[in-house]
Amino acid sequence: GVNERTFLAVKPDGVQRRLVGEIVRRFERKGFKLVALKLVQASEELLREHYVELREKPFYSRLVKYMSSGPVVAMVWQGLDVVHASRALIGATDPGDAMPGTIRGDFCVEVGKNVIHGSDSVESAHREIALWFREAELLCWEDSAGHWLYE
Ligand code: YYY
Ligand code: MG
Repeated sequence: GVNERTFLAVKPDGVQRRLVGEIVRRFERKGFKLVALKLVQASEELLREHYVELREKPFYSRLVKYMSSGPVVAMVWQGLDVVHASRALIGATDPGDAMPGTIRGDFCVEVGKNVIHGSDSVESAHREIALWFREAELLCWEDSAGHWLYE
């Protein structure tokens, strides 16, 4: 529904490469509503929990190190089917497979430095939002553009 939320994060390489504005811009102009945003130096402990489903993968330790190597921009966005739509805007996990026009297709080349995270399901989004944000950090605000976006 229109109140669906997703968790997105510009990864350390995206912050270092000054891609924060470009990435935020793509979700804004699509019509999604920003509910929370913060610059975070995430701990390895937080990232091990964030990626807990991948703990058996050979790249898990490298992934946790990379994600804690510098600040990330953690965000919550809201809107119609925002989880699915965000994955489409982000593109395939491996930038080599990501279509031009997607964030990963346009801005990166390697799977280990793919500039952005997006939740893969509504359930993952709930879990990740609760992991990265306190309830008070999620703002409810009257979206004056909503009338022009939704029937
Ligand atoms: O959700 P998404 O980020 O597209 O991919 P996941 O399968 O959840 O993997 C999380 C993260 O792990 C991915 O963004 C890059 C990294 N990774 C990797 O370094 N090497 C792989 N072969 C697969 C994933
Ligand atoms: Mg994932």
